[in-house]
Amino acid sequence: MGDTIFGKIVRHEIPADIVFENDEVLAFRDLNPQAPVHVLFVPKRTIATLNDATGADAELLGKLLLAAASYAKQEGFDKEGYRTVINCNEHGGQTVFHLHVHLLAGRRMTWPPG
Ligand code: IU
Repeated sequence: MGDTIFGKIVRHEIPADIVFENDEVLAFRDLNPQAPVHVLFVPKRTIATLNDATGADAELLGKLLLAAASYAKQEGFDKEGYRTVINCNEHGGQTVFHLHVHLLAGRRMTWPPG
């Protein structure tokens, strides 16, 4: 599985505005935010896309979502709400091939997404 810029961020080889870190998950602010709050939750172990996730990744994927929900609650976005997104491959709009959960908050989201 190829390394990406997110791998370099996870290893602290390049800087990022990190808001959360534990043994398995790193979260940092998106460089091109699409909402007042736009944070990316990244597993430290690389999974390229959601297509590549297997049963062995189930716990890690759960932890990724729970880290996002916990951060949203900590920052007080839980009551008004927020959006989590995982883009997959070209039609899903994925540009960095290290699976990540987008957390978008601080404004009312529209549906359907573009
Ligand atoms: P996507 O789901 O793969 O499209 O999301 C990639 C995101 O990573 C996108 O929102 C970019 O703005 C963001 N990003 C970043 O925060 N820092 C970077 O160095 C690069 C992309 I490259």
